[in-house]
Amino acid sequence: MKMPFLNNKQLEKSFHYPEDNIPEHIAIIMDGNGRWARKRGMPRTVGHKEGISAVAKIVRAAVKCKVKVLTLYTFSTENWKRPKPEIEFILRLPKEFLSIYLPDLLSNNVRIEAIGDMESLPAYTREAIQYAIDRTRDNDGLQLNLALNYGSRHEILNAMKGIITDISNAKLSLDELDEQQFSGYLYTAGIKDPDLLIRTGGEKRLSNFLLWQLAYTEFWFTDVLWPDFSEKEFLHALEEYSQRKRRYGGI
Ligand code: V0D
Repeated sequence: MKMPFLNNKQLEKSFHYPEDNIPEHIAIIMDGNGRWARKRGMPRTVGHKEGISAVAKIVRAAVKCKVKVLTLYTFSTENWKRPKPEIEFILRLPKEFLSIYLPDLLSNNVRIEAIGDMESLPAYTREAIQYAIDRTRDNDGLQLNLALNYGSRHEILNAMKGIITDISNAKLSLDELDEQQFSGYLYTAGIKDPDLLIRTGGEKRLSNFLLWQLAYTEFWFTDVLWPDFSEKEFLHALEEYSQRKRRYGGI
């Protein structure tokens, strides 16, 4: 039988869960899966598969720390440039992940949401995600946002088009358009901007992720490859975040 992933008493005892200054919204770029596998002489897909256990661990840790929103960059619009078999493997992971972990997500009151262009994904990916969204709709614990086929410039352009359409239909006034209204046209409408961005795998760039939303976000980078990212590193990031003074451009 599978270990229910949130009831591991051993883990609960061995970690100190911070209670003050918890970021309400954490966004994560889960990089380094391919390199993790290559280092072991294995195909990149093995790294992606290993990556789903790290996702489960971090979701569990976020639930325990009472984080409100966790946004994971699972598949970018740029990922279509990869070899076809790798793309197909990745796009089958939602079904694989959910077949193992959906019961645990449900019992932990997690609500699943997706941001990105879902329409151009294969039916097997879309249906798996939609099923999870529907099943978790009434949960009011952690909101788990999956950025899937997501690209931030595309998102901003898409928002622009929506705004222009609404202005031409007189549903919106150009004079009154402000940052808050603009945000309402993004995929992340209604979700507070991330407080903390974590990127694993050593690179220090945004890779077209949440460009508008990360304007005042604190960044935390680690060389640890995503499959090796654990609750320990996650709590380290939270600890460091809690020491930072945020100014939002002020003094
Ligand atoms: C691949 C490492 C979990 C990064 C993690 C196609 C890239 C493993 C999900 C997932 C992916 C979780 C819940 C859910 C749907 C999907 C996932 C993708 C890739 C996108 F409701 N891991 N994971 N989805 N990878």
